[in-house]
Amino acid sequence: MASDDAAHPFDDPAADPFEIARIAAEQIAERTGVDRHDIALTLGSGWGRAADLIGETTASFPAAEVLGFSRPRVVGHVGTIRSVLLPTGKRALVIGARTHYYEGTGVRRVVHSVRTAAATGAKVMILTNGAGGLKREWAPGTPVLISDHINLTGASPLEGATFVDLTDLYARRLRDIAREVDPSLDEGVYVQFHGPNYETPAEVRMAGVMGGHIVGMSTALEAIAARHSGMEVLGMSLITNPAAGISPVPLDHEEVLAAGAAAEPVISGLLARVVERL
Ligand code: 8IG
Repeated sequence: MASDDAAHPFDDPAADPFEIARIAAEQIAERTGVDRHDIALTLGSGWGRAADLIGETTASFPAAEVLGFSRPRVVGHVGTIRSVLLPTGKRALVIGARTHYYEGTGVRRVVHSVRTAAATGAKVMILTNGAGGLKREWAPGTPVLISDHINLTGASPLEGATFVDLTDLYARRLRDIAREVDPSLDEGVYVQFHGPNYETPAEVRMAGVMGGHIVGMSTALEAIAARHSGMEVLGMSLITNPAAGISPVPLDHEEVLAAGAAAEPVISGLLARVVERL
């Protein structure tokens, strides 16, 4: 059993992260009674209710009970792993626990859930998050597809001479499926900042000049690890706020929270209908 207090498997730099993920996947198979999962989802802020809509939860347990996972540090982030039986008969692994790079515990821990998902057999990784938007037409509560990313963390989950191609990282095939469900879905380039502070307006302008449309603190590192592990990636952001400096009026936090809450059933339904088609 992993815990925050005991020695963590990633504290040993000589430990093999893929071996830790393999053991974690075995533990998940035991806990869920499901040998192989087909699809994995990481549910970020705003996306939590999707797990209830995509199918029947057949097992649910704290992620911290699986090797290498940590308790969530952020209030409002759920730390549960669920196995969900989809109407199609496929099995989805729903990971409600995300370790952020800004927590400072290293990139191996950030991507452990993705590597574990791959080790359970998942071929599709759905990464969701809450994020800031650069396009003025994106009202708080707008879901958008991630078409590509710019990784500004300075880190990579890959170690050594691991030269992985990231063309079509956020698979066009999966974005097309999402747009079959909702043709109005817009897409944009996600810029992962280190965080935990939000950007300055100048940094948001920089992100725009670079070709970015969405700013956040997750997802890019996870997507790289997912591709390296051979999974197809679908990325979706819930735009909960205009990025700093985009809106002339300062954000009302209550309004942002309300927009996010109002969007939750909509985006959860959207995700459920996308997952059905995979
Ligand atoms: I919710 O404006 C959410 N997460 N980096 N910037 C960054 N992360 C975010 C933002 C934002 N909003």
